[in-house]
Amino acid sequence: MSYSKKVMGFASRAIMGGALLAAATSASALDMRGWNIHVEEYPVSIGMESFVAEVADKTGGEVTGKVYHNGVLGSQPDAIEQIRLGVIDFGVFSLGPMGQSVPEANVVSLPFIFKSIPQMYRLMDGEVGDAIGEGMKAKGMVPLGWYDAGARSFYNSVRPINSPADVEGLKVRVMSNDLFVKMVESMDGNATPMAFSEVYQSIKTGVVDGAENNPPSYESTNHYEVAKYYSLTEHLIIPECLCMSLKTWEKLTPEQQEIVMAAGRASADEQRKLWAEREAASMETVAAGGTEVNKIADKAPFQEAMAPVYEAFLSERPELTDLVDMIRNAD
Ligand code: BDP
Repeated sequence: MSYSKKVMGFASRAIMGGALLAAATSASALDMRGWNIHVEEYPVSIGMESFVAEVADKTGGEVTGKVYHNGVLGSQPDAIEQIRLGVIDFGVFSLGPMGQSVPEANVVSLPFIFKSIPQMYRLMDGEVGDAIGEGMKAKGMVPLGWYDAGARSFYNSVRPINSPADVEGLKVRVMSNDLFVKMVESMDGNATPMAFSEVYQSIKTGVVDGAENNPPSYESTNHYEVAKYYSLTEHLIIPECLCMSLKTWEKLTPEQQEIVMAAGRASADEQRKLWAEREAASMETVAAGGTEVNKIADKAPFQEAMAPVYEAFLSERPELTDLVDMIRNAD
């Protein structure tokens, strides 16, 4: 055997040995990176921290993780792509922006589709959540639990909104999803999709007049300081998903997958309780900060005005009619 062959033989054995070692290490120890858009004391953030702690505990330290709060790992649409690629291991995502990659997720971004939060829980923990979860899996994400994000309402710096006509001409920031652009346009408002982190400055400088969100986000981002009219339209009930990259999931043993799944569900139970408390606290904070809150006695005019969003969606995605009807026709 020539000298060079001998050297190559040795080198390839060494590389193979290294690869085996690496494979053995990654099967037994995994350190995950978690994406989170919210501040540390937010219900979503606390839920994610509990999830990571329980997984580390139950796997005896074999699967650990760190949650990166405040969106430091990037904007939500980018993070969804990174989860799919396995660059980020887990995160909590609103099904709003998720709808751009997972068509099934869009059904919960239709205005007024859920009748109440308890109904949303029931349907998400059943067939509707399963159908959306299947859609997510097909796109490389494994749902571990559905978190609560309450109901979203409009706020702005110009005037209270009591009827759809009050939205006319307002520049409203929306999450990145064509459905939300249509939703605002259905009331003759001007919709601007924009990253969550840019909204405060944009309202302050008048780039937009306002946005729409649930009370905890309106409060935790300080948007209430720059947009003091908060009108309780409650037009969108969009749940959120604690989910894991399918690539990361596949690195886990079946026992670890079971632990991760159970920890995800348990964290969702905790998050839902914290959510209700935070919502009440946020409403108090914004009221004390000078927000003018107005309730909408009759939401029917908003529902009627936003009906074209359904028509546009279902004509583009007729195959999702059954899923939409499953929610619309539920008690
Ligand atoms: C919050 C959601 C967050 C979204 C944000 C937004 O929890 O995931 O990024 O709204 O409006 O309620 O962008």
